Amino acid sequence: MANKNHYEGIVTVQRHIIEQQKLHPEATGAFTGVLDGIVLATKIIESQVRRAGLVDIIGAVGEVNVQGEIVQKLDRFANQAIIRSLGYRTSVGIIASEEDNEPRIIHPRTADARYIVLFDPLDGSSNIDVNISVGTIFSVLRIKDPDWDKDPVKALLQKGIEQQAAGYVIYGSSTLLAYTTGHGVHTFTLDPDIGAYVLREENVRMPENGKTYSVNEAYSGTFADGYRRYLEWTKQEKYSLRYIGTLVADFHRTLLRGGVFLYPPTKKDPSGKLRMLYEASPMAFLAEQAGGMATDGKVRILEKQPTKLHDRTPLIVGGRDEVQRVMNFVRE
Ligand code: AHM
Ligand code: MG
Repeated sequence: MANKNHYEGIVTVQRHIIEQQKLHPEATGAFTGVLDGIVLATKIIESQVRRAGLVDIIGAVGEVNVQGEIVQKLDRFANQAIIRSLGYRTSVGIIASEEDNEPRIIHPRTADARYIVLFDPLDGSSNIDVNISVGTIFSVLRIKDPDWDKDPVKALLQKGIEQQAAGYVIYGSSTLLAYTTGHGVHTFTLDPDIGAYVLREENVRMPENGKTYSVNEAYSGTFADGYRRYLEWTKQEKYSLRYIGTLVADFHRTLLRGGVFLYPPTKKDPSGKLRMLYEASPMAFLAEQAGGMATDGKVRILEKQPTKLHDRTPLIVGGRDEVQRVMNFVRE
C-alpha cells in the first residue's frame, strides 16, 4: 500500500492533458475527451496483457489480418477495447486500426464529430507469447473535409505534420504512456494501486547521439548498399546493437538513451515494413517533439503524403546526429 504523502501533488495524465489544452484557447474540451478514451482503452488492454499467462488469451486466433499476419487473440481484444472506448465519444468521427481493412465511421456526420483516431492496437504482437513488451500506438487527426463521411479514407490520408496528437503505451516492466500534442513529449507511469497514469517526466529530450543502432540485421543481405556500409561503419565505431522487434519498445529505448532505429526497404518489403499512418507517422511526431529526427532516407516522414490506408514506409528515427549519419550513408 503506497503511503499517503506519495500522492500529494500528483499529476495524472488527464490533469496534464487539461493543462495542455489551456495552451489552445479555442479548445472546447472535445479533444480532452478523445485522449481520455484512448487512455481508458489502454488500461483495459494492460489488464489483459498482465493476465496473458493466466487465461486463455495468448496464441493465435487462426485468421490472417489485412497485413497478411497471423492475428493474435490479444490483438483482437485490444482492437475491440479501443473501438468500444472511443465509440461513445461523439467528437470522434472516424477510427482506423492497423488490424482492419477499412476505417469505421463511428458517428455519422454531426456538428461534434471533429477527430479521426488511428491506432495500432497491439504493436509487436508476435512477442506476446514470449513475455516481451508489446505496445499500443495512436495518432489523432482533425477532420478537414466537410464531406468526410462520403469518403473516410480520403479524409484520413493526411500528412504526419497535420497530427493533433500522437502517443504510445508500453506494456513492459511497468506500463508507460508517452504523448505529444505538439508541445513536447510527456511520459506517465500507470500506478497499479490507484489505476491512474502518473506524471513521470515532462518535455523528454532525445539525446542527439548515442552509440546504439536498432535494426533487424538478419535482413541486411537485401538492404541497399548505403545501409550496408552504415552497418559496417557501426562495427568499426564499436556501436551496440539492440533489437526487440516491438517498435514501441525499440523507439522508447532510443527516446531515452539515444541512438537510431531503422527499418529499411528489404527484398520482402520493398517499401519497408512499418505502416505510415499507424506506426511511422506518430513515432516521427514524437521524435521531432523530443528534438530527434525521422526520415525515410530521403524525405522527412512528417511531410510524406500517404496515398492509401495501409501504406508502408522505410523508417530511420532517433537522435539528430545518428539519423543524419545514416542518411549520409544512404544518400551516397
Ligand atoms: P506488428 O504491428 O504486426 O506487431 O508489426 C510491427 C512490428 C514492429 O513493432 C517491429 O518494429 C517490426 O514489426 C519487427 O519486424 P521484423 O520482425 O521484421 O524485424
Ligand atoms: Mg505495429
